[in-house]
Amino acid sequence: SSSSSSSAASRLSSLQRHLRPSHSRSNNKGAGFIKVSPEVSEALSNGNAVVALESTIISHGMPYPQNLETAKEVEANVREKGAVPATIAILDGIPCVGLSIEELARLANLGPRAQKTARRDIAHLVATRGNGATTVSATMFIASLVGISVFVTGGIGGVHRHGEHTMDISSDLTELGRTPVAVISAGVKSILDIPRTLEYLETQGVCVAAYKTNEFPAFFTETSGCKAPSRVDSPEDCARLIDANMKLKLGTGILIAVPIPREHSASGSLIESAIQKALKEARDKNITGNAETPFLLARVNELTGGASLSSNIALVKNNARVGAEIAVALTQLRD
Ligand code: PSU
Ligand code: MN
Repeated sequence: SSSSSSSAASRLSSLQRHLRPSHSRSNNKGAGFIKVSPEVSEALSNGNAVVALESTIISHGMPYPQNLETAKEVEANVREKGAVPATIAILDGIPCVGLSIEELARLANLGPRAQKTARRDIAHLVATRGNGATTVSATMFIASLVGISVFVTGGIGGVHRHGEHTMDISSDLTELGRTPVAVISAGVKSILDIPRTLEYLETQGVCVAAYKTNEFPAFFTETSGCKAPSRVDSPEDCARLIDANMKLKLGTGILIAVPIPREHSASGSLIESAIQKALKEARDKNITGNAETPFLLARVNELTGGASLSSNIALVKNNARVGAEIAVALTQLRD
């Protein structure tokens, strides 16, 4: 296997050797601090394609049972394209990379009772042995620890509307500025301030590339009115970009924005009026901080009568296929 895959493997085994929390030493001898599923561990050791998946989308992003159904289908989409899915979550205080069907079901059933876990929350979840569903920032961090360089999600967090006053800027953006993982998403939802999100990503030094388009997509719709800073046209283009970022040791992440497939794009005006209503409700109810995004996602879904949910599911599955193709192209580049 190539040098990059063996470095992922050695990173993994040194982590498992050195990072054992004190509670696992006393009552759970031998358990690594991070639990990597056998399948993911083997793929990483052999330099095979692995795609990380987040879990807040399961717990807080979609209602039960569509969340479980979607989580399983997304994993199947990754496999169809020849990569191994690695859904990441914190279960009983253990960061887990690659979940069993039972673990996926547990998380989906917990729903919002699992703690939404961004980077700032990871240490507390581990210390208190809690159950956490990882957001983009926490998932990137854990993926990078074990040497996974491609991560698929639906949409990332960003600068909230009025963020210039509230300073509510998702830690997803700062994580992209400090962790070398490529995130495949459908862009940024218009519940957020898209132009300021792109400004902030520029400040953080994040390479943002739109897939087969010049426009930065807006999750439910193919266009946002914002031009993407760069463009990629194939999985191989993306693999070369990830490889260059790695060789340069830039240390920053990459955001690859894949527009929702046209046949699934929701009516922009339908979604926009639901978003306006949901934003007003959030302000009236004084919903702020990390509760704001889950509230808006759920309200937009209710207000559009499920239209936004089916678009959401379709685009995540599309991202999973593209992300897996990118992960496979990356292993071919390194062979
Ligand atoms: N946007 C979506 N669906 C999601 C999220 C965002 O369309 O599920 C989740 C992701 O886990 C993302 C998080 O990382 O919300 C961002 O939360 P916040 O805005 O609180 O940083
Ligand atoms: Mn926030």
